[in-house]
Amino acid sequence: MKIFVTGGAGFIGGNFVYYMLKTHPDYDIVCLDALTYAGNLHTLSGALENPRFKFVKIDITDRDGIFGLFDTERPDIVVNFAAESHVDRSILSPEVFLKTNILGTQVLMDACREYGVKRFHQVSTDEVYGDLPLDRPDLLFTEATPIHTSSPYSASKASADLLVSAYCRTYGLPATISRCSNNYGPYHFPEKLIPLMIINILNGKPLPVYGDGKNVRDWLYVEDHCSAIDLIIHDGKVGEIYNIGGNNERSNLQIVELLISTLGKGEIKFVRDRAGHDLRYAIDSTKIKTQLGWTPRTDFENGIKKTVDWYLNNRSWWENIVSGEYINYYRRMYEDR
Ligand code: NAD
Ligand code: TDX
Repeated sequence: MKIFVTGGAGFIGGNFVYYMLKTHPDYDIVCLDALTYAGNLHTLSGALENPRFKFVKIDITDRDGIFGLFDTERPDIVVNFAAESHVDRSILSPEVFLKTNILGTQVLMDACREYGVKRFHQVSTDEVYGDLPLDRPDLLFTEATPIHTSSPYSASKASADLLVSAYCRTYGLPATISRCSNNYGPYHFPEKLIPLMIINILNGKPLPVYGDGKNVRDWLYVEDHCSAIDLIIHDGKVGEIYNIGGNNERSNLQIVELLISTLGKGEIKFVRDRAGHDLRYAIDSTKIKTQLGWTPRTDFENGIKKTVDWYLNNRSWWENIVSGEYINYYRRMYEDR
């Protein structure tokens, strides 16, 4: 079995590469990644020596290059993680989100059709459902919740989902979609809430909480997301959408306070809110639990401890990032906030 993992030099894709190499000792994994600002070959250093792993630097919007690679490698399954993934960046510059997240997905699906790939899996997000009110804890997103997006990022992901469903119905593409809540864990790029706060605490910088910090996210340890995708690509039904969530809602303020208490220091600074900021995400994962037998294994306190330890023990991974081009992004995003 040969699996193409696009976006495998990023956070979740990188964790998925390690998960699959460990869980399926007879599979070959080929990672396709353009190495944008978010892609990092250091993330894959533990896989690059493995004879069952291959890395190819390629942009998923490069139609000729992608078709050529499918022609030589002939994958059985394609799992598409490659995306522009940061909401704040999508507010600054939406265009690349539309190009990669929508057109890139289309190129991959066209190649899957041409080369008879047995399964195309689209890694999507709970953000396609928009947000829920803070005062209705009884409401959760199900797979039947209508798409209702807020940011250019979520609009681009929702557009890709619609295109996947259309390819499935019109061309019979054997595709599945998963929509996951917020992940956390090793190799998470420092622009995102949890790693940003850990690194700012370690560097003695203020902790920028948007608005009043009451917005709620549902957090899932990244390895539990990987196990869910592994189940879906093997046992999931073609044409189906599966929600994946941690059942673990926390306000941003609770997250930051937990990190302060875990690391023993840190000073919160309330800053200007994100435009269009979604209030609350909460996922109902009943379908994947009952139909595919998925269960998340890492509880939140343990997951946060493992994550903080990882950032403490892997300083060079994130120091390389925060000392490079990322400095300019950080200044632009936070200096006048
Ligand atoms: P990330 O930003 O850490 O990684 C994205 C990877 O995609 C990077 O390695 C980057 O180089 C690569 N990439 C970007 N554009 C590319 C292109 N045109 N061609 C080839 N490679 C390209 O993102 P992540 O957090 O790991 O998210 C992975 C996927 O999971 C995304 O599709 C995202 O929408 C989805 N998702 C993320 C979360 C989360 O909490 N992070 C939750 C639900 C769903
Ligand atoms: O400095 C910050 N301060 C802050 O208060 C940052 C970076 C974020 N926040 C808030 C905004 C959100 O309410 O924290 C929350 C989480 O923010 P992000 O880490 O940017 O994640 P989010 O916008 O929730 O989106 C994430 O989950 C869904 C991923 O980045 C997406 O790729 C995924 O689809």
